[in-house]
Amino acid sequence: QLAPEARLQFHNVKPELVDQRQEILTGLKADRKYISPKYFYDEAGSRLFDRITELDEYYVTRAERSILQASGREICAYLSDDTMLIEPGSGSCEKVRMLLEHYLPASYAPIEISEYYLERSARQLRSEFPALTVHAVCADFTSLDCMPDTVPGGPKAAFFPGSTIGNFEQPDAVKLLKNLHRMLGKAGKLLIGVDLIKDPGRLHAAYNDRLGVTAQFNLNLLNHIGRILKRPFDSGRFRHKAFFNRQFNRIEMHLECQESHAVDVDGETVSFTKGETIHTENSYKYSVESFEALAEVAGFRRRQTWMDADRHFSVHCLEA
Ligand code: AVJ
Repeated sequence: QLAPEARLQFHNVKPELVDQRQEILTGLKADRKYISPKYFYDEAGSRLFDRITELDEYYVTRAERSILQASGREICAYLSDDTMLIEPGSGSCEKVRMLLEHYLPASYAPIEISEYYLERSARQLRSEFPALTVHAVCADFTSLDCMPDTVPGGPKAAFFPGSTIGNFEQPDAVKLLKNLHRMLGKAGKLLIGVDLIKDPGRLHAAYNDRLGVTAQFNLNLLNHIGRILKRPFDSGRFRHKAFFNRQFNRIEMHLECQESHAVDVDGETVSFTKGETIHTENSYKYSVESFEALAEVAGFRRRQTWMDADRHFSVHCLEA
């Protein structure tokens, strides 16, 4: 029997601030400006995202939750209790609770870039599930070596809910899945939530909510990168823009510049022209078949798929 403090361990592989600064600058100096959606999630952004999940228009979280609620037992039958459960981008660790109701993994390893979120939710989870061992990893799960050696080895499964995979361009999505495939090893299971292609009107509304929370979420990215670059950005000079791109089956989010201006970053001038945008997010939507094809490129076989009654969302069990 492990002592309680041994049941919660923190591991830190947080990226260097200089790397982040470099990554952001590269995007801002590009012909078509872009910033990775991972920069949405500072403390304020993580709170705003939690508010998004409760919006009337944002069906994603509710649909996935309804699947996990209705089919949790069946889903967990694919997982075994001698296996570590990894969750890349665990956020508030909200959804894993719905699995933990049905089975107790050997340990749970949330990987989360936001230290604030990770620390808070890991402690909360530990207090709710006293028998659970938690290895909380502060890392960017998109980097290859996000699993530090200090985390014990042994069989692994992964839980990747929320359609986070939709944030990645296909080649990057394949890279990420291949990475997970390698981490899981032969016959390892991946439970993955994927948003489905649907009526464009519904998709549009989900990213253009009436309360403007998604707009705040998008604009908050400027505050976050401003802190990283040590150069405040005036979010008042930008406007939220989100639309469904039918050609690529993706929602695009942008920050549209409202008045031409220039900012100085580390002695370099970044100029913004009126009407120009910073591309902040792609959120790809899949059919069951198109996602299966993607997963197969990464070496996974689809074992089973669950959907909500409205067929808005899918949860797949993939086998490595
Ligand atoms: C967390 C990436 C799944 O794409 O729907 C919500 C993020 N962006 N509203 C999504 C998001 C705008 C979300 N994912």
